[in-house]
Amino acid sequence: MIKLYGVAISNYFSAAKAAFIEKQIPFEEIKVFPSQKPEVLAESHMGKVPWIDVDGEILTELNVIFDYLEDSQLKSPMYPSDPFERAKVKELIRIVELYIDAPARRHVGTTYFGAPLEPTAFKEVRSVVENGIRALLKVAKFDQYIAGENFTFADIAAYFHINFAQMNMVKIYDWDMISDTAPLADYLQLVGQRPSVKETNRIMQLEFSKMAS
Ligand SMILES: N[C@@H](CCC(=O)N[C@@H](CS)C(=O)NCC(=O)O)C(=O)O
Repeated sequence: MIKLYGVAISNYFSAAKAAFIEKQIPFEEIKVFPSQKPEVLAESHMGKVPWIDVDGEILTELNVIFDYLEDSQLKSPMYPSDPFERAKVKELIRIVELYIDAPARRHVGTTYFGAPLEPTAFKEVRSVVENGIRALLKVAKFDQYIAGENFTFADIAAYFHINFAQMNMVKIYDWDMISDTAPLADYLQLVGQRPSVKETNRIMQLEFSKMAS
């Protein structure tokens, strides 16, 4: 059985987990924190989570894991079959990863682990995230789901990455970017009802509350 490594408080790990559930691919979850320790680097090339172990072979990077799950299980497709529509789904995933999650992530030391606020990051991050949101709105269809009528991997990535960015924006800038950006609130509410996402998010929130107490 495929082993999925990481921690529930990670939006990347939780997105991978929801993808396994959605594709109905059995997996064993193994709790490990990202780190630069040799034992982690021996498996996860960059020391990040998630990674998967398929019969002793390692795969890292969420979007690579999405592709692997899709190609190894044709049931319950999570990408459109049309090449252009499929590329649009991947474009949306890149936008939420590179231009919303990545800049917001510069504050994670402060928001998750109580590190002092970094003044350069404070000055730079919000406008980069605003630009990412602008790009997302330009590409997204919100025709029920982000890439159209069908639920895709882009919905999973958008749900976990936008909520992660939101948590950072609220804590650092007191900016409720989701409420400020129609139709994000309604869209995320809809995706959050999807059983794979709902269950994964429930565990994630449970882990957050344990961390806070
Ligand atoms: N590009 C990676 C990003 C994964 C990532 O940033 N994971 C975070 C947890 S949400 C992590 O491991 N952070 C620790 C680090 O960056 O060293 C992917 O697509 O899987």
